[in-house]
Amino acid sequence: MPGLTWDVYCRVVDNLGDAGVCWRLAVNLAQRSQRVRLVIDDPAPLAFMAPEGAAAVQVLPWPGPTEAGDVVVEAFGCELPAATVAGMAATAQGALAPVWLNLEYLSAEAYVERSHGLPSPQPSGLRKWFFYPGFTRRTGGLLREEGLLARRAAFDRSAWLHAQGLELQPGERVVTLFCYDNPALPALMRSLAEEPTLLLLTPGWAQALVQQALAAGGALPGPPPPGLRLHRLPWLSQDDFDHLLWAGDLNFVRGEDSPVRALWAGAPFVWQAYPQHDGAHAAKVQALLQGLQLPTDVQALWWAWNGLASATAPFPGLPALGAGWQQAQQQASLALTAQPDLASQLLAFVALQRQATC
Ligand code: TRH
Repeated sequence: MPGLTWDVYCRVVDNLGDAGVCWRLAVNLAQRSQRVRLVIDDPAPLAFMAPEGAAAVQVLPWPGPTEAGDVVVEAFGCELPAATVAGMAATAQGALAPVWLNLEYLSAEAYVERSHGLPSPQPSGLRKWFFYPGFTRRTGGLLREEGLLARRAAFDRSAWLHAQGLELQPGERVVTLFCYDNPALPALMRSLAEEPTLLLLTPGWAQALVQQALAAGGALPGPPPPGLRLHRLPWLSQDDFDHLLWAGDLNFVRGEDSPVRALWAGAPFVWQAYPQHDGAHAAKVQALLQGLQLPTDVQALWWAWNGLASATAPFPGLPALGAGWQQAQQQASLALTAQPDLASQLLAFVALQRQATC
């Protein structure tokens, strides 16, 4: 499709996923010859995620441009500024109205297929479309840049680790940790320490929890258990965050964007869902586990890591990373790479809507 102007609206509610997903979407669209204006109320996380920005992506403060582009993406139901909606409605009187999409949260649950692509008539007379990312062909798919898998195939792990000031010791495996608050962390550290492990800790919860566990009075007071080598990372750019996951033999990820990156990394991973007080995250974990068809011992680990196993059950041991887990993970990732990615699907959807209103 010839280059259109896309306005992506993003409000940062908490954590990094809102900015992270919107930035990736912007980059994905720009890679496909689109012009993107990312309107974001808190651009601070972009300073480390994308320190160099990206060609064809303009970052604008909220409430954004006075005149809407050809496509307006409201990320995660963030509610567009009233003036933007009024402007879009006025345009619709005379010319082609902008295509208005609400990009929803990612989930593997069944409602996603039912809701993807549904229209929602608005009081302004405009129509908004629900666009659901997802893991099956009847959803909007997952963000995946062109050329990503080729870049991953050419990745040199030793060189990347060396650039971080790290050399792997003989027989050592690499485990990466990006998580929320998690009472199972000390048990996981004990499990990891059973084999030589370099544990790479992202800033935030992962580093804080490990520090807490090792502090006097913590669950593992004293030095890290033998076998476990700890390394605290700085905030990485999104590209370098990919490299981190490509370097991992096992990746612990959380939220929305990092599990997708872990899928493209192709190595075994464990997902911590964004914890919800009403326990709604259990259905999300269940749905993704079902979609990925991981072995039962891996499923037990996912449940325990999400605090969803029986309170009296001991933390399950770490399943072997080779054989079953690796194979199941690679099969799932491969099947997903065969599906059209989210940006391609957005382009096709928008082209169809524009044709229909011509
Ligand atoms: O930060 P998150 O927990 O974001 C969450 C989820 O999106 C969740 O669904 C949503 O409800 C909540 O926010 C509001 O995890 P996520 O989605 O993996 O986003 C992390 C982003 O941060 C991702 O784009 C990768 C990026 N990142 C870096 O760029 N550098 C880093 O060093 C790290 C640790 C992360």
